[in-house]
Amino acid sequence: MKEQTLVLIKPDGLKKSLTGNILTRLSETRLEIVASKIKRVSRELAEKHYCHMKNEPFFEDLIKYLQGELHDRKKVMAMVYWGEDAINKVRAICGKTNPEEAEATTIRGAYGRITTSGVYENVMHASANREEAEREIKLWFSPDEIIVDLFPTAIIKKENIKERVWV
Ligand code: 3AN
Repeated sequence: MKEQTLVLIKPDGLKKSLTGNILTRLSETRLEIVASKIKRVSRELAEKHYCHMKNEPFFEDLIKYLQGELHDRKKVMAMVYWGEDAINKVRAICGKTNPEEAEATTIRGAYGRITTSGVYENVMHASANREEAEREIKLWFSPDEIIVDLFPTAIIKKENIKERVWV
């Protein structure tokens, strides 16, 4: 059955110019990219993304890391991959959370590191399961930014909304 997963190329991945390498590795999955953008990460977005880690001693470092404070790259590349068994296929190429435990042939094993201050710099994020994927995709993307219908949507009318448009 087709499913979807969120992929983030984290600030260390961008700083190390790994975008092409990561996308090439992920193309081995033959999955389809159905959404993609470069995004500045607010503290609120980072905290929501890692809400399940908020009691961890390294939470503050994790937030700074995702926001790009540790790499002078205040952005991440966010994508939605879609297709058969997408979550497991992407996680398999991504590798284990701890880059020292990740197989050398995985993305995290090849490019990740643990800093001397203990931050896991593991260059990318991939959703762990379907519930996490749904929560994360809805957090990072609006329905119109994704080219397939993944989840139910509604049309709401907003009044007095200011919007920046091209002139
Ligand atoms: P994953 O990203 O593989 O799904 P999670 O959700 O357990 O793993 O962890 C979220 C992020 O928290 C990881 N990507 C990593 O950056 C960081 N992290 C997890 N465990 C540790 C740890 N023991 N020490 C430092 N950072 C960690």
